[in-house]
Amino acid sequence: MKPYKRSRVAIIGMGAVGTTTGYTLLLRQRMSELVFIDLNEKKAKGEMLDMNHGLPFLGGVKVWAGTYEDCKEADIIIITAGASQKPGETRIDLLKKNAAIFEEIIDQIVKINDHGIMLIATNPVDILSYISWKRSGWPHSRVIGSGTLLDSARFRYLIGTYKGIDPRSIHAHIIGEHGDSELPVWSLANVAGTPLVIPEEDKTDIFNSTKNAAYEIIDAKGATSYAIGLALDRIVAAILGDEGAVLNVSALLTGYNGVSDVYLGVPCIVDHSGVRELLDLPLNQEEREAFHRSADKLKAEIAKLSI
Ligand code: 6V0
Repeated sequence: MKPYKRSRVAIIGMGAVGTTTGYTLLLRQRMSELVFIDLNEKKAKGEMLDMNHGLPFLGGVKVWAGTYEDCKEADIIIITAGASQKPGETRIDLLKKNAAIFEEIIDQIVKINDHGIMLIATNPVDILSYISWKRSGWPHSRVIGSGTLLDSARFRYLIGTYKGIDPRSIHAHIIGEHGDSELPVWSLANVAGTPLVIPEEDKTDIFNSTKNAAYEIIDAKGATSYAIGLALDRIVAAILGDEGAVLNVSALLTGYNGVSDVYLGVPCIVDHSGVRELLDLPLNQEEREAFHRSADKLKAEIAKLSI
């Protein structure tokens, strides 16, 4: 039996993403304590009760609906609170509303916790991660956005389906903004070190399907939740398990491919300290230019805010 080690994950925002993430973490028994916090206390309580009634089939985890006070002992605080995209809306359209919500949330967290890791999913996730880092005063290694981990999963799934290969064996990255300016790193995509041979036209289709996946799902069912729940679960596992896993999360760039002072999705080594290191991808000229355009777009949005 594994020796007992107490670990606590708090989720702020128990909507579609927070609830699915909580349920995924519970099924996978990632931590010993799981606490749900939402402005809508009734909703958080309802989700908590529903999951608690499954514990006789699972055991092992204490789940409750709480307040910011419960973040005190949290190892990881996942933030999924705020407005979500409506059909046709971009992630950037959410910025003003969610930046104001985040100011409140971050202030509450730093009042009570000085050691945890913030894991941000609310959109626009890269800019909100940057705001959270600035406002919290925490080391940037402990403020992480979900970045392009989900986009990279979609990309790998689509390439895998196209090639008839398990997506777990596809090494391919989407980097940059989790949003419309993200880019595929085709020059480094491979299977077992062998380059992926795909006609240009099909590459374009695969990337467009990756980039537009959220729009398609939101149009069809109102929200995306399962794959982001699994992506956040993956990051939690890397942190609590001190894995040193390479994940395309959103991190502060300081001279990454010539870009600084912005959060973007890039491959990072994630362990108990949060983001331990960024892996500098050897991008080709075209990819580097697209990466810079993505950074410039987000910097221009940040410049409009008073932070
Ligand atoms: P939702 O279902 O509307 O849930 C949002 C929840 O936040 C609701 O339960 C609200 O009551 C709660 N909330 C709002 N303000 C506060 C506050 N101040 N304090 C506490 N709780 C609050 O949205 P959904 O869960 O679908 O999406 C949440 C966010 O995740 C959105 O910004 C999405 O755009 C974003 N996503 C990010 C993804 C990623 O890859 N990073 C993927 C999917 C969605």
